[in-house]
Amino acid sequence: MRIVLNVDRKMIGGIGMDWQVVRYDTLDSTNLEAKRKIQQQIVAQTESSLHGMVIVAETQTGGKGRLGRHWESKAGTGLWFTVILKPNVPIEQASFYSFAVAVSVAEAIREVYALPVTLKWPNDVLLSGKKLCGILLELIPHTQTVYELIIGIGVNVNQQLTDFPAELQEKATSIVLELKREQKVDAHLLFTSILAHLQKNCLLLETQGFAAIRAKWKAWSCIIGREVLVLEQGKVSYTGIVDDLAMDGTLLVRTSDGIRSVIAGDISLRTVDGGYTF
Ligand code: BT5
Repeated sequence: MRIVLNVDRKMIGGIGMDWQVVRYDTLDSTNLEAKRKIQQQIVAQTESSLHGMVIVAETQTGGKGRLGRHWESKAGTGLWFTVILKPNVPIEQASFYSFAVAVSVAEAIREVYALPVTLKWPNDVLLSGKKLCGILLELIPHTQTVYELIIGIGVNVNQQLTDFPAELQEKATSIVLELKREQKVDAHLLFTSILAHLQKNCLLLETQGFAAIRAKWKAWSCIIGREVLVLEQGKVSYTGIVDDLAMDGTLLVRTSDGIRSVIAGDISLRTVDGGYTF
């Protein structure tokens, strides 16, 4: 059962975006709820815009990662939310938003907790080399130029190690684990800070193009110059050294056959013992 706890319209960040925050205690997935809301609006043919709607769930029963993977979203342990935007950039450039989102989460975590987060292509936010936040970007096209972006953001906040399933304990982390705290932290400050930085970075993307976001992303990236294993469709494809983030958001990897461009996929970083991280 879905319960709407409250709906607040408030200014967050102070540069004009009127976020509409809708809170639920349980959802299957905040991204799925965003899709349902968009679908309902199409059917009802209403004029009101969903641009700026933020759907938050206390827990998700079917949290999603990319390629249908599962996202662990236990109640009271993290921020699980989806932002709906009707962007002002060409549809071919929609993927730039995933970098703007990762940068925004990183800026917020640095601002609120002073923790040294890093970024891993395509859209992971890491702490101590472990995954702190995942981002799932989906796109609903209406016409060649009009579309909605569904931006799912999951940030681990209050998990202690045993809150993660065994298979994630080596590769996931949370804010309290990194702060070495036993008490829970209040995630609201982080939530409002992420929205404020997101607003600022979306504006930057729309007014100055990808270059400014790319520069910020590269400054915090932990992968440039590192040896990586490239996985496409979840399968190992090849190894190489990360050369750069291209101006179109693809990853350039130097291999024995020359530079290859990774459009979609995952990368694993080579560790000092010669293995690869997740
Ligand atoms: C992602 O996928 O990292 C995107 C995750 C997006 C989650 C948010 S929560 C709000 C919104 N609503 C949704 O339903 N989804 C979004 P991917 O790169 O495919 O990574 C998935 C992998 O991360 C899994 O296969 C696990 O290995 C790992 N994982 C799952 N849950 C995790 C967690 N809580 N913390 C860290 N790693 C996790």
